[in-house]
Amino acid sequence: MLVDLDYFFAQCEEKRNLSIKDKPVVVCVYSGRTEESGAVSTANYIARSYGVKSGMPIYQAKKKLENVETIFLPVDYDYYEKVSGEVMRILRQFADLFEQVGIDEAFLDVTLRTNGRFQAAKELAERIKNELKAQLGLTCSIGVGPNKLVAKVAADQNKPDGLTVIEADNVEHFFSPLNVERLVGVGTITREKMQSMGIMTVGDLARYDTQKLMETFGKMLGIYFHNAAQGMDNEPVKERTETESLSRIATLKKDSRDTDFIMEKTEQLCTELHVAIVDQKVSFKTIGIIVILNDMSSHSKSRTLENPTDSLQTMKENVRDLFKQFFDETMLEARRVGVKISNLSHEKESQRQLTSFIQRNTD
Ligand code: DCP
Ligand code: CA
Ligand code: CA
Repeated sequence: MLVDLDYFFAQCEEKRNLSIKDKPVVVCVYSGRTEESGAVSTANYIARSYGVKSGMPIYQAKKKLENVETIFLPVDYDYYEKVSGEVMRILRQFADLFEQVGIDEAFLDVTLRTNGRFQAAKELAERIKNELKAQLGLTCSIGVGPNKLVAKVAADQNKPDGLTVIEADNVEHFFSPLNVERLVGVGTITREKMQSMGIMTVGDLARYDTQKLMETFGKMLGIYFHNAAQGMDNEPVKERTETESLSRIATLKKDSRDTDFIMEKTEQLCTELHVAIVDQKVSFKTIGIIVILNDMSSHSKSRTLENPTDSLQTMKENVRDLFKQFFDETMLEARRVGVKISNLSHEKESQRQLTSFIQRNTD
């Protein structure tokens, strides 16, 4: 399934200020040249009903909302990132495999936990919607399908607060009347090109001569369009850590080279990191320290373990060792200290389940 949050930036703004919810809300990227120059990032559905869209110049949005009391706000990416983190943390609990694809959307492979049953997937999607609503007060639209492409197109079908389930047998029926631009990878230019070839709908594209598609769009894209138009897609949901490494850094109360004093602060950092990795179900193989000395020079030191682990104890022990080694080599004192873990890997749980699933189903 694909879960996509509705009018995300604007919904985040409504979340922290409920009183604007019943008014048009337009989130803007001000370019700063003049007071009104810049573009609309997104708008809530009330503003959209006046014709406001993402990417539109701000002055144009103002014109459309001329006599309407409207809330115009500047983008606050830090805040949206924070809300996004909370959303993803909830979503990943519902997935066998989880892949965030943008600030406000993620693919969830739920094949195992639903035994491949669409009815169970639909119920799961309803639970996810309820959970996001209850915990964060946010609405989303979910598409469920036999693959990522169909799930994505389905999610766009009923917005906002939608849930669209397309079973394998229904893909052709669902896809063929849609406009071609609904397909992932068909933008304005491609759509115009296709229209000039008489291809208006996904069905038109599905019936179009593959050879000619390849001649027009190149081999790779031609084949992609041909397959996509039939709702065919074999891309797996790719579990990945958003970050290659995780680190925490803090300033000491006073400059120091005393390992015990430094460890007091650093143990807290280790605990924070540990919460993060347990939450994301990742293990680390490399552990390191970061030291900024009182001459402001910055240093790091790390070691790689035999096997990946998520043990807090291992983290602390290695960090202490590394600090000891580090201060053997310098006479200076530390001002800021940090801990960094890298070589992250996801726990084998989901992979093991997946392997046994594939084996079961190919016997
Ligand atoms: N965004 C942007 N400029 C764009 C498109 C999007 O700044 N041209 C930002 C603001 C959106 C966020 O990315 O809130 C997510 O983009 P979506 O395409 O998912 O759009 P929305 O979530 O805003 O609306 P929808 O309800 O259609 O998903
Ligand atoms: Ca969205
Ligand atoms: Ca999105």
